[in-house]
Amino acid sequence: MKMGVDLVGKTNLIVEQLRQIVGDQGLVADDASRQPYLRDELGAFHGRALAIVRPADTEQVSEVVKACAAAGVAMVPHGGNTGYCGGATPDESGRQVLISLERMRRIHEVDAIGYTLTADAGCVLANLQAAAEEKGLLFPLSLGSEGSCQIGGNLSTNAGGLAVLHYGNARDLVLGLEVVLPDGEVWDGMKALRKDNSGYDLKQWFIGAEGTLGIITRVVLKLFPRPAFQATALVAVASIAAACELLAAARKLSGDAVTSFEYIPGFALALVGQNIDGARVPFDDDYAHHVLIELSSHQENIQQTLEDILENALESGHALDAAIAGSGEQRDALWRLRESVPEAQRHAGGSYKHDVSVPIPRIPQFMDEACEAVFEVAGDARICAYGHLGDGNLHFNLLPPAGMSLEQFKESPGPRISQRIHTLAHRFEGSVCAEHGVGQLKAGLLAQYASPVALKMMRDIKHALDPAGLMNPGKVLLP
Ligand code: FAD
Ligand code: 2HG
Ligand code: ZN
Repeated sequence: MKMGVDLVGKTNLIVEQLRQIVGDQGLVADDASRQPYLRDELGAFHGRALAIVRPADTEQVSEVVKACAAAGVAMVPHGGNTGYCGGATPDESGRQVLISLERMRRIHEVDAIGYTLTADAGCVLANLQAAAEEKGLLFPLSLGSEGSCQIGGNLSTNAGGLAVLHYGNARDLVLGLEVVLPDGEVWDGMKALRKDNSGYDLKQWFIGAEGTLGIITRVVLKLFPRPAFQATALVAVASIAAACELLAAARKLSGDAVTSFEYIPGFALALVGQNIDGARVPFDDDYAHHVLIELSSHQENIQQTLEDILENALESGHALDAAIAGSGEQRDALWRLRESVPEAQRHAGGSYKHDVSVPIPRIPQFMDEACEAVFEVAGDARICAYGHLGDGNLHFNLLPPAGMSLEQFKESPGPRISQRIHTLAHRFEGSVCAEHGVGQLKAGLLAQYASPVALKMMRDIKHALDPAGLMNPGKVLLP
């Protein structure tokens, strides 16, 4: 009984301390407002929290972290909550403090001479893209969730998305970071340098760490000249192997101007056609395989380059049909087909996901064997394998057989199929965590597939920065 009273007393004390730091405005107190923070985007993870705080600046984040560290309370950094691996959801204990960055959304500077953008980590990605565009520049990170994900979340998951082929992952777009470490100390790494070999590249430790090593509070990002012209087409291709051939040829013939190369199977296009208002597939015939290809350039003749590439592909038989966008609206309509695939899957009852990557030349065989594995384990599951073919990243998703719910499928046969798909990706020298990260969903998988040496180095880094294990425990590395 006395223990219980002590615990309640301590809980009240830390919540009151946090209120003092962030003020009433910074504490999410009523039950209804707390709920969206306590479940993930897909509704797959639910948790409870001792407190949900929304600090207004780095100093408040630092004070919050110091208070939690002193009380031995675990913390969960929380961005736009669009992650797919449960990384931003607290556990069920109700003893973790959730720290949302949503009030930290100031864009400090867009530097058109140095090609950099400096912002708070809580800025929504689309707002950063717009700020760069206002100055005629480009911040090229682009994902379907860009209207709500935050740059801090993007860096913490090392997000990929639709233009990695040309501009790289989130990791490649960062020059500097500010991070609140697990003891509350602030590391100021806000350099805007293109060259800086002063010892270890510390910022890279926090990128892709999913909030397990500290809380990113500010960022300096790389900007690029905004290409004046884009040429975009949806191309029906003969096979996935033909798509890979087209990718290689397009890179060569365009002088590496391919900025996106997305694979969309006929099944996914049909799903979009059935579930998304206004979506229209621009072909009269049904095809099994498509790619959305986009070239970007400062030369107007990039459209002609794309036409030449596609003409060659039609002649060689790699392409079967092509719809080239002739206007901005047509381009948007083609992109909408691709970007609506996640939503279309949701309308269809949700998908059972595998976010894998393999070296590009091995994709055709990987797909063959993965489809064969699904057929063997659950012949009537519907395969919706699509994604960033230009980076070798496939979302090898499955829709349950008609009449079976996703929840049932997750129980069985889902795990048996996942085991086959992940083993296969590993055998093809690929990754079982390509762009969505590890979170709580895949911590077991990482433990299974990462080498013992890699796991030991990761644990050593974690221990060095967070010896008490209070920063997002249970995510990425198993306890
Ligand atoms: P959250 O979900 O809030 O958090 C993700 C992880 O980062 C958690 O572990 C959290 O603790 C940590 N974190 C958040 N903010 C911070 C911070 N400031 N400091 C330290 N840790 C922090 N992902 C892709 O890579 N490519 C895609 O193409 C893509 N498309 C998507 C499309 C849709 C429709 C949706 C819903 C999601 C998509 N995603 C994609 C997944 C998701 O949007 C990304 O993982 C995104 O980067 C997560 O950002 P967030 O701000 O929502 O982070
Ligand atoms: C995309 O590329 C996202 O559209 C979502 O990463 C992937 O639906 C998915 O599994
Ligand atoms: Zn993706």
